[in-house]
Amino acid sequence: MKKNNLILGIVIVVLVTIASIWYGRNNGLLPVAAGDEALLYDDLFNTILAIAFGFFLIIEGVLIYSIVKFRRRKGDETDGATIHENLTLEIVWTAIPTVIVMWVAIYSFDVYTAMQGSQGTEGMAHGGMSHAVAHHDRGGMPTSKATLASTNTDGVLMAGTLANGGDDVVAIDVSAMQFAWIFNYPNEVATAELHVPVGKKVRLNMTAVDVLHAFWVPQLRIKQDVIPGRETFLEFTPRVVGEYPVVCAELCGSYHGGMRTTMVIDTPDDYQVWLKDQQEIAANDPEAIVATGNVADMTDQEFLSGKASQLGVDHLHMQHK
Ligand SMILES: [Cu+2]
Repeated sequence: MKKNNLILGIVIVVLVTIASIWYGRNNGLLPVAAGDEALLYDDLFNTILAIAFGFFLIIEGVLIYSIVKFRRRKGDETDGATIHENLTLEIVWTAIPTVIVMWVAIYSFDVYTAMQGSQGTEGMAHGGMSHAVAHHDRGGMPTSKATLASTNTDGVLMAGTLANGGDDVVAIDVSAMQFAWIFNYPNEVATAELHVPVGKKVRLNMTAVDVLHAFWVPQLRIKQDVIPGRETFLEFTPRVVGEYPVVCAELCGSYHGGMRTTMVIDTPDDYQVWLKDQQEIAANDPEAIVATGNVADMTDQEFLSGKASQLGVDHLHMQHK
């Protein structure tokens, strides 16, 4: 009998382990990992999920087993056995989670550091900000015009005014504003859509024109605050060609939810072609912000009309302040 229990125990442990590892690898909960750094994050996430899934199976298994096995039988009015303290058990159920939590903390911090950690916010509000020249006279939507007008002299940054991370790095200056992203490439190219080449390290030097915003691409597993009067940066290496959403992840005003654009990871050839096209457009019209149309130039009506049908709204009643 004892021997059978031991064998049963071993079988259960083996099955739970296999199930946990399988679920950790096949949970499908994360979107595609579009950057090299995303893989580190995914390993961490999947490992923690595997451990959690193992505990889930064990705890729910014991729970269901106990409900069935120790249920009150008909006519049984006796009390349960009085069990007072089990030191061994308490040490075990304290020690195991402690070890796991410590290990997860160290592993997480390792991944956090490898993915840039807190470095990205260590940029200083240096001279680059003050000699950044606003060459685009961009109005915002009516509600934000006042804010933008007062900040426009420090507004859209010219490419190259912020730090770049070396020759092998594609450095792009990013301006965030209510409610759009402007990406500044060399040669006066400013776009509303982000294009990056696959396989090359990208550095986004970011600042905000008006209020706090946050640059987030779920497929890169990275997010960084974009702060007025101060530079922050993000570095990543695109690995899967495709189109991904750029989301503002900091509540920044009435249309925060609409502050989205697209990041396109191009093949190196496509990227060069795209960049050349943009440079031609910029040469012909220095004011052009192309690629997806300029959100900042739209009125409330124009901006929201595209969203209205998705929301099931027929008429938009706007308050103009
Ligand atoms: Cu925003």
